[in-house]
Amino acid sequence: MLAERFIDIIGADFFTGVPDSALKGLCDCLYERYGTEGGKHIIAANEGNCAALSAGYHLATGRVPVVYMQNSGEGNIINPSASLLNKEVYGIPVLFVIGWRGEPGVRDEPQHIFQGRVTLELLEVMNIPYAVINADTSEEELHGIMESFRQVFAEGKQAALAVRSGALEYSGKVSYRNNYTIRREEAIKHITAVSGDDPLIVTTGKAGRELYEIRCSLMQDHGRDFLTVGSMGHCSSVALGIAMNTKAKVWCIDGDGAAVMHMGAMSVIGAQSPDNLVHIVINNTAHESVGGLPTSAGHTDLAAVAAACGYKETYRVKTMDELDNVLGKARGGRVLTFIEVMTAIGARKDLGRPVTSSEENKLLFMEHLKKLGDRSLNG
Ligand SMILES: Cc1ncc(C[n+]2csc(CCOP(=O)(O)OP(=O)(O)O)c2C)c(N)n1
Repeated sequence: MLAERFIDIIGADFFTGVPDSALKGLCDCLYERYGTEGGKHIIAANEGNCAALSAGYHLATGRVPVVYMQNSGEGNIINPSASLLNKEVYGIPVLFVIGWRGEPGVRDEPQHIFQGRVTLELLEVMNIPYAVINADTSEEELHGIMESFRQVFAEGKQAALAVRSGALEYSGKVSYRNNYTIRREEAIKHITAVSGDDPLIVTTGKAGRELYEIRCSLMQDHGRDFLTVGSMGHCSSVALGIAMNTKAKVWCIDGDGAAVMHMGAMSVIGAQSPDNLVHIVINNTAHESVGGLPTSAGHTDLAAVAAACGYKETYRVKTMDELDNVLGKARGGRVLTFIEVMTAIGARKDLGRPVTSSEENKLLFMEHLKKLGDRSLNG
């Protein structure tokens, strides 16, 4: 179905969400129609944030808002659904549009498999009626589904549409860009060169895929890196947990979408202030891996946030020379450091995906950390 028709039939006038590649057609169409300013469409920090925003919209208008998300966002939205939207609390009607990654029987990345299997079950446990949207769901069928949800919304409850990958297409073409010039892959090459044998923790998104390929091209083993393939927004906390338990310097490569999703982690890192952690955010101002819609980080000085959270050294760089300079300082120093790297949007067309399983990655990484520990004990 065309995303344009999907939006028309749903008939809402407020949309908030976190982008998803399975919903790319819908995301592109909303972006073209409403942009991200003006109050009709808001790309939020995380899916719980969307639930709260939509509650505010309903309180102010009495109308039914739409929250769109990848199914990995179900976890983030469960608390505000159970304790804010739910009929037994405030009874706020919301339509959830959920991109169904990892659907049983459809090949997908490891982080999507379990989530894909429990996507509908979670809705059932939450008492949220749903319908599945396929590529061949007709407009009449969608009208019928929305008609059946009318009563659900009237009772102050939520309903959901689980959208199969590729079910919604957009006939327009959207291109995303910013004015920064640093290429992310180039920045990651320089970070790997400077970090040497130190453990490197990477976020979900394209950075991990690029790092994996850089290690292959340098014929280096993958044990140095922990590729946090799922749990968007949490890699800096994984890095903190490691840094507090090793003498080695720990380098974390985060994304702007991920950093914004759980920005509270920066306050916790600042409060702990481990002197062996370097937190780098690759800020391309976009959710690039899932289509390229903007994040709010294009309007936020993340280095200033880090300074306010208690990071001791903070930098914001826009050129490779500036990056090399601060990487050198971070290498030589022994102090909690934050580096925001303003980068262009875009990656190589032939960028692959890691072939090491997540379990293998964990074991190799733990072995590597142990070796570093033994070395520092011996040395
Ligand atoms: C909780 C959750 N919501 C949504 C997603 C879908 N998702 C995967 S990557 C991504 C964008 C990440 O953006 P950023 O951290 O800036 O990295 P980039 O994609 O630009 O490399 C999103 C939204 C997810 N994985 N988890």
